[in-house]
Amino acid sequence: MVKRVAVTGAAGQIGYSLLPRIATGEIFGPETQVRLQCLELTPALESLKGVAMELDDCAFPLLTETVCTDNLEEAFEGADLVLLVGSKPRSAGMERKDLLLDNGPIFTGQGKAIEAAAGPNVRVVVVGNPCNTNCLIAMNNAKSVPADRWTAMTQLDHNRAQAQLALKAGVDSTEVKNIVIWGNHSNTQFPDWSHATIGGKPAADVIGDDAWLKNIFIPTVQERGKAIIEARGKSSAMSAGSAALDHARYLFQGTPDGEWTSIAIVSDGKYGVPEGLICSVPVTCPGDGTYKVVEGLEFSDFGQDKFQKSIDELSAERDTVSGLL
Ligand code: NAX
Repeated sequence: MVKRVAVTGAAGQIGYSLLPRIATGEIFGPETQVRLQCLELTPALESLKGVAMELDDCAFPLLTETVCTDNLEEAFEGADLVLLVGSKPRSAGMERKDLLLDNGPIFTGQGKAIEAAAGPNVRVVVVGNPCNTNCLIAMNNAKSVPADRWTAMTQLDHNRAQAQLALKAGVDSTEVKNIVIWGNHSNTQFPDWSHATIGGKPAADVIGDDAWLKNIFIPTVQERGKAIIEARGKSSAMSAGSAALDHARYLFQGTPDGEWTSIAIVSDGKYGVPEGLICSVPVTCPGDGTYKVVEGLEFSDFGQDKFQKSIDELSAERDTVSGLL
């Protein structure tokens, strides 16, 4: 069976790093053919055509077809997976609140079109920022699509946290397991090391430097996107595309035994997150498109306070966009 993957903002920089990796089977495995359904704004269609030509030139064995369109329903038609990447970037001096209101209408329209056109088992991953609240908007504009189909990406933050601990401990990143990103994909997120292990031992014991964890590790992960922009002159794209693949691969191929990842999902009230918010929590994925929240993790007072700040931000964002829900 051919899996249909819709990607919005496909001519952008994340799209450019994401599309070839979808086409090589990284999400659905090396046996499954894929059809790419790329959505762009009309002025970017010519550039998208160039990307599609390059995809042709790669002669990927699993890629059956690349659709390029500015029509929402054509892009989402029968989709098994929708990656909502495209959105307006934040311009200099723009407040987060203005960005939310600017991008909101994109996600009302995309939510409605997903409801109208996507496949019956569609999974949605929102990458375009502010991704938690954009996901909230799309989900609320597609009420017949079950709420557990909608996710937003904090996998990049998860991967960044894993890498920072590995660098500090001087080990391979695969030695670091079970970080949690709690909250919003913003600089209020709480990258939590307290349940993580490094080489099978508690991460806090291996690092042995509480001040570093609290005062260096947390802001480094929170502000990593800004640091990349300062160094590269452009926002993260390779790492963001890679994280989107990880996120989708975990959904469709599962998380490794004994490990979890972080995904922003709709809250049912667990961990004190108000119902209906799209909040990042630890989840395990069996590999059939579903996920299960890891329950029973405890917080220190320090951690609880950090998480609450991010929950409060998500609640305020929901208030800001209430007219779009
Ligand atoms: P680019 O500006 O390179 O590409 C965005 C593309 O989206 C453009 O080609 C544009 O024409 C298209 N687009 C805009 N509005 C659209 C619409 N309504 N329908 C279809 N296409 C539309 O940005 P890029 O670097 O690819 O980043 C894309 C989004 O990812 C941004 O919102 C960015 O903030 C967000 N990010 C999210 C991350 C996360 O961890 N969740 C990390 C990376 C990234 O910052």
